[in-house]
Amino acid sequence: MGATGAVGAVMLQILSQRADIWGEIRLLASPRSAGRKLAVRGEEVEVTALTEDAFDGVDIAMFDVPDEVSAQWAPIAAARGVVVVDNSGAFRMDADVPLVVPEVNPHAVRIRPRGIVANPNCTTLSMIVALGALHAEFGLRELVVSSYQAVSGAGRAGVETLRSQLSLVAGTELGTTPGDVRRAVGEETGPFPEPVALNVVPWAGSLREDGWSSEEMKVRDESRKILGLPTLPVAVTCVRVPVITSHALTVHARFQGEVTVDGAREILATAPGVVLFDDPAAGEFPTPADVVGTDPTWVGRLRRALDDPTALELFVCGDNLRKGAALNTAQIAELVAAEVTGGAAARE
Ligand code: 2RA
Repeated sequence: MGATGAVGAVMLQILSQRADIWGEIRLLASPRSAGRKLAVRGEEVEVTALTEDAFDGVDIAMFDVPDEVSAQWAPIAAARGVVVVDNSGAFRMDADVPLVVPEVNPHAVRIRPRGIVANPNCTTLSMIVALGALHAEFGLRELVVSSYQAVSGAGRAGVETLRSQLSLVAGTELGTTPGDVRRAVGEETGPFPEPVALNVVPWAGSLREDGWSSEEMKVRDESRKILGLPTLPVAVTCVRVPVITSHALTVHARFQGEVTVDGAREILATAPGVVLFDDPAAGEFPTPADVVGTDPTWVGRLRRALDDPTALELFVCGDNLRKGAALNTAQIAELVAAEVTGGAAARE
């Protein structure tokens, strides 16, 4: 559901690339997109409009649609016996809906009284696999995070906005006097409150209490739920940067006791879904431009905090449309499918 969106397009690639455990795949979207043909598993499949009947005979539905669409349609699908894996924010904090990252809390997927499993927000997902591995060994006590979020987090409109703004400023002298980029770009700021080309925008999402953004609240609340740490202190600032795809975050993580870089390196080097790419002397650290299109969470710049032997500093980077959205959704669906295949699906 949501097959024609930015995440939907990546989902079609992922379903075509991963072990094919599925029978029929139906592509659903809004009536506006019905009739289009999209390729999945090497076949052209016609997109059909979302209706109640479209869920007849379906075992698992993967939703990537706005919150209000999920809020309305996920329960309708679940009432028809479908397990819904939902990538919206509608159910993530519902106590009766598990919020699952297969590398961190796979067991949670089985307890789903509403028939819905939630997929975390892409910003949380871009760091949580690495953090989950460190938490399992060291016990997390506090998190301070800043994000550097790609424009595709705001969907196709975000990508189109950055591309069109870049075409207006590329090759010019702009960016040297106050307001010159803003004047060149005009009112076309798309889903962002300020120009994003040649800029950094300290805002993502909508306004919440006391000046916090919805995106910042998601990182805090979702990290707590996934890690099973309901009172974890989390300080987070979310920032949009002129990158098409791959979110990055700087992380200051404080643990129960003293930590060593060698110990952390060992954990991260062997954690499933994590790649440690960290040799600054050789100029090696992950960047969005190199990470885009890949599946793991990449970690670099691993250091022990200068003034706290219980804390680590790290830079994490991951494709926000793959692990940050479609891939994690597909992995959850595979876990659900494995319940009926006795594990074969998840192992493939
Ligand atoms: C963003 N995390 O990057 C959001 C999308 N889910 O805008």
